[in-house]
Amino acid sequence: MKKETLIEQAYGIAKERYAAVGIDTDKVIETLERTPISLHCWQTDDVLGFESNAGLSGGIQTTGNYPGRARTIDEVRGDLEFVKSLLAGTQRVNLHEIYGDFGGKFVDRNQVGVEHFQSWIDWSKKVGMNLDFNSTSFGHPKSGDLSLANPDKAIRDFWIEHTIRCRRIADAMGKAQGDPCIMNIWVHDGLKDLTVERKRYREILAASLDEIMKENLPHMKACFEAKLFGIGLESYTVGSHDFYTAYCATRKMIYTLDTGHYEPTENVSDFVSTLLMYVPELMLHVSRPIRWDSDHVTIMNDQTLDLFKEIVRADALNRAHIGLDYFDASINRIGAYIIGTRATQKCLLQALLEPVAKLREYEDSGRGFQRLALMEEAKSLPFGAVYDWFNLKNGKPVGEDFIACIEQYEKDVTSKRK
Ligand code: RNT
Ligand code: ZN
Repeated sequence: MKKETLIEQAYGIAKERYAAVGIDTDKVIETLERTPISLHCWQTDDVLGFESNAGLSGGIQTTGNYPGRARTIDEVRGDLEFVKSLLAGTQRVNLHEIYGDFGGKFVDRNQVGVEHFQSWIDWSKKVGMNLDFNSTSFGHPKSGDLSLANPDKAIRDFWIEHTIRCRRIADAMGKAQGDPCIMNIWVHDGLKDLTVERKRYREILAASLDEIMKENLPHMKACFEAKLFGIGLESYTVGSHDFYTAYCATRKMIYTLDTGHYEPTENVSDFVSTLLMYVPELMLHVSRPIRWDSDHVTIMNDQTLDLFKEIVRADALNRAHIGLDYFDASINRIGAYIIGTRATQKCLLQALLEPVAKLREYEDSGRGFQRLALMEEAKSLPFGAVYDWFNLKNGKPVGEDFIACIEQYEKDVTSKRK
């Protein structure tokens, strides 16, 4: 039998199985199709960008030297267009400030403006992917250990100016695309060893952020990313989870949950329900930590599944922005995008296919055995048949078929980058 026919038939059967537990799979597929996933541009080139050759700093690291890294704006764009061509659903592109179109000139972080992102705005329109944005605190001579939390006013003001300018760029992007641009603010600020002035740096960071957020910019939304530690900054992180939880709760700002930023035995999904009570929206950086914040390629694992289940069970998908955040330089970088995006889609799909109404009913009536039994059974309902249909119906590769597409692109494009 033809593969297409098999997939269509399997979907028909899956649809009935899910209908029996009260789930309309066609509706779920519609939700999956319109929920955007923001592709982090930095997987194309190992987080280097186009500002200078300063390299990566700020406690994050890529490992590996697989050939084919994107070296120019055109290569980054070409790679992202190819990635999009293999994916069903809606994608956005998440840019860092260091990916500006600087025209071969050095543009310092406190001089960056909308003009350096005009060609990105034009491109994003052309390819149909809205933009998100990030200020960049790392990889600069003034990065040091402390940027926005630096007691040295000159350095702090430099980073405040940078971040204010980034907010204006994000606002211009949001205005051009008629949809808010989500700007993530993550600063690496922290110290390697035992720190005495912990409270003082946190006060400085809060004051800097307040200053940055003064301007009313209606087309962008800022979000704040907390973290546990960075390499070389192991003892103290200014923007810790408790810091940003309190900051976002008191300022009604968006909180960024990066799945790599927790203790290895913690599960990021545990934080979702509380945050949803006190902050307006969440930004998700979907990643995969291995023993540390290693930024391995996202896969379909319990952590990612739990994260999306928590959001869907809380009926908060419309309050969550989904983005990827990992950087693996040891394997085909384009393949890494497809694996991570597909894994994220599969986790979201399974969360949407969960018979939540029935589970709620069991829980409300104290039927614990029934709740656990249905949760377990739901895990092995044929979600794969739904995912295959989602791809086939959108004219995208089904199952492992994308491997050959990526091998072809490698042969034609990325392997020629020396
Ligand atoms: C670092 C944060 C941050 C970065 C990107 C490049 O720990 O996760 O989101 O990965 O800004
Ligand atoms: Zn992140």
